[in-house]
Amino acid sequence: MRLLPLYFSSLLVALNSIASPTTGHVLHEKRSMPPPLWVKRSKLDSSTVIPVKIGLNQRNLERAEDFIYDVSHPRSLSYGQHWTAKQVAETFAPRKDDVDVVKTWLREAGIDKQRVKTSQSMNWLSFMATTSEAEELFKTEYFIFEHSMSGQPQIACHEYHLPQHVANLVDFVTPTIHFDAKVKPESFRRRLRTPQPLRKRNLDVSVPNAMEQLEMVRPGTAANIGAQLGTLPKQGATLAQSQLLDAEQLENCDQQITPNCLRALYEFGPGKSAQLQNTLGIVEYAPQSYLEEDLDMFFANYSKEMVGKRPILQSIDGGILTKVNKSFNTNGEADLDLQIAMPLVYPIKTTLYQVGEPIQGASFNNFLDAIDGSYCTFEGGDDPDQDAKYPDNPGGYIGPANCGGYAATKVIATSYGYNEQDLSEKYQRRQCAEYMKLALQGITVLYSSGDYGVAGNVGRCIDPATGNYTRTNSTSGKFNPSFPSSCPWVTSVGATQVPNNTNIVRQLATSTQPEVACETVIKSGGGFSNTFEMPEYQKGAVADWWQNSPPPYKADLFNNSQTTRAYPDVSANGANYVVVVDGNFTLVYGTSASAPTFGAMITLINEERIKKGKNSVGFVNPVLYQHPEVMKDVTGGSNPGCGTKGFDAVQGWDPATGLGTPIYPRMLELFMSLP
Ligand SMILES: *[C@@H]1O[C@H](CO)[C@@H](O)[C@H](O)[C@H]1NC(C)=O
Ligand SMILES: *[C@@H]1O[C@H](CO)[C@@H](O)[C@H](O)[C@H]1NC(C)=O
Ligand SMILES: *[C@@H]1O[C@H](CO)[C@@H](O)[C@H](O)[C@H]1NC(C)=O
Ligand SMILES: *[C@@H]1O[C@H](CO)[C@@H](O)[C@H](O)[C@H]1NC(C)=O
Ligand SMILES: *[C@@H]1O[C@H](CO)[C@@H](O)[C@H](O)[C@H]1NC(C)=O
Ligand SMILES: *[C@@H]1O[C@H](CO)[C@@H](O)[C@H](O)[C@H]1NC(C)=O
Ligand SMILES: CC(=O)N[C@H]1CO[C@H](CO)[C@@H](O)[C@@H]1O
Repeated sequence: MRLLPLYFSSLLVALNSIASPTTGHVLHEKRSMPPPLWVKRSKLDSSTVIPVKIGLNQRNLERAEDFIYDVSHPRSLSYGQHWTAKQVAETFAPRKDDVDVVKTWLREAGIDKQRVKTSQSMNWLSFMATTSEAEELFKTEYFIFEHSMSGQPQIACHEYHLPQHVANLVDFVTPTIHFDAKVKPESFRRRLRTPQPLRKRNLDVSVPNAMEQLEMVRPGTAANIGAQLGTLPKQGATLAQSQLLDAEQLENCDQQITPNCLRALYEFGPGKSAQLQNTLGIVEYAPQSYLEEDLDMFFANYSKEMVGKRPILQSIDGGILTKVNKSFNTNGEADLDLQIAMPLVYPIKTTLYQVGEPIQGASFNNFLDAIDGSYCTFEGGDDPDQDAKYPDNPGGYIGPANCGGYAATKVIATSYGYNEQDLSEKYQRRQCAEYMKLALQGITVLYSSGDYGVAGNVGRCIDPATGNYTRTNSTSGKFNPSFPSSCPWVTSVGATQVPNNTNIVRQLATSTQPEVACETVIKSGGGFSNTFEMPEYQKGAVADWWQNSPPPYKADLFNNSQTTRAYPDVSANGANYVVVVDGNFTLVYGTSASAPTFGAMITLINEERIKKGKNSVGFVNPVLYQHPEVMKDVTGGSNPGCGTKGFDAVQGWDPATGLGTPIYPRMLELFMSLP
């Protein structure tokens, strides 16, 4: 395309809007239908202003696995020599010349230079554009889609195009075919049902202040990924004070799981020291919020010295603690995660990343923007006043606030997840690459593996004919793998349980595994990715499983090519946790509990390493798969779903419980023996 002088650019817009130039655009991405549960509503008004983000192709991603092993493989001479954020940014940033080519195209197409912001890592270009401008740029048509459960609106198109000379420099563009399942509350549904197109004010940053927004949230309304997509823990019986069993009696651990039970099961003691900089990171998404009185009531009964203790709050993109409209759906997850994590690592502190405000909700991108210095800016943004600013532009993060503003804790446990099928492949790969970058920086990222066995959130499977989801608690359909658990650069944690009438004291005395795959209330998530290749570190373990315990299912139910990422990696207890939620003791179930439990042990190990002048353990999978002897194999139970029994927990690694549950003293010894 010929380069036009700048002063012609406004004319070009006008010209473009009449006659579509034949600039040799090529198809960049296409969806034959919206992701499951999304329904097309109306054409987007051409004057609506939308935030456009262009994700540029990063360099060196093909070398990721080598980079990872260099710092995380137990036999690597560079084990533990993690990268700085700056190194990460420089290694993966697109070439400057390539960025310029894309910018030049935008300028020629009428998007003034001043309008286009470049992230410091050079990974993203962003600008506001009218829908008609964007439709012209990408040779597409925008529509409003609506989530059939939550009513969340989403601007999207079926396919889009880029000029040939730009296409190979661009990873993807948003908004286009990517549905960022950031779930909105009820109030948005009503607004959208009116025939009016989505107005600019919904996309503007000038939205009401926090308290006004809070007033708009209805009680129990699912405004976050967890609540909406069914990844919240499940509530069991409420317990009166008189029903609480003696927490000193480990014989009771088959009925009620307390911090003492976890310490007994995995053979670790209370924390003894707290090195500066060592904290356990827990992530919560709006509207989840812990209640101070719940923490104190729990501590008073199970961890007395902690009454009055609170997590360090890091508010991301408007994240706030709220006491309004208490319910299990707004307090259950946060109360559970903190009541597990805090006592297990104390006196080490727990850092709470509270993400998003209740109106807009938030997605994993908001979190990654805030903690991953290399995602948006590797220097700067560390101004706590700025970081408190919100809300961000709903279509994607474009402002300076919360951009690389927080140092990531060395361990981050998250109990929320999507189904892979909710997200496009490029979108998953981009986020997964960010977890890889965190791994290079020595951060252990743990995700719960899901609570529905081989099925997806709320028990949905994939209809093989349409690719749509089946009904909740489906008895048919294809297995529905979980993301980010399926990303090879996170550690996926499944759930186990202590069966009724199991005396763990007696079992542990004979080194017997007292636990089986969790099938009470929830089923440990597990299976095989439809997106990601199998990483080298798990090839041996998974091949053994295939050889020794070939599954009875075929390609019509799951990807049985033996070439895709298998999960979970490990597991920990996920049933019968005694938790205080909204002033009542209640039993709680979920891999939601397993992830912070495992994270607590990694944090204790980091503590010992830091004391010896060593670095954090970072990405643990390559070490654990090389040394399965530090885990206690789980060989009972399975993870049913989609009308099948799921996968059995068997000897060795399996897609229900991974390598098994921790044997803390052995894990500690192993990690201490590494440089
Ligand atoms: C998928 O399922 C949802 C909910 O059952 C339904 O509303 C939607 O129309 C379906 N989409 C397709 C393409 O069948
Ligand atoms: C445990 O919590 C209850 C609230 O249900 C409280 O009344 C009681 O005093 C607590 N127990 C201890 C030992 O603090
Ligand atoms: C799915 O099953 C769970 C228990 O297994 C139950 O609590 C839930 O209500 C069921 N959901 C539907 C929609 O049937
Ligand atoms: C285990 O024990 C609890 C409490 O006694 C009971 O509610 C539950 O049904 C039992 N589960 C099984 C599988 O027997
Ligand atoms: C499984 O994944 C591989 C690798 O991504 C792919 O080539 C293959 O088509 C998939 N097979 C099935 C049955 O989905
Ligand atoms: C929950 O606790 C409140 C007091 O905080 C009490 O009134 C209520 O009965 C309890 N609910 C259950 C189900 O025990
Ligand atoms: C902040 C918030 O969600 N407030 C709501 C709590 O529930 C009441 C009763 O339904 C609503 O009126 C509030 O708006």
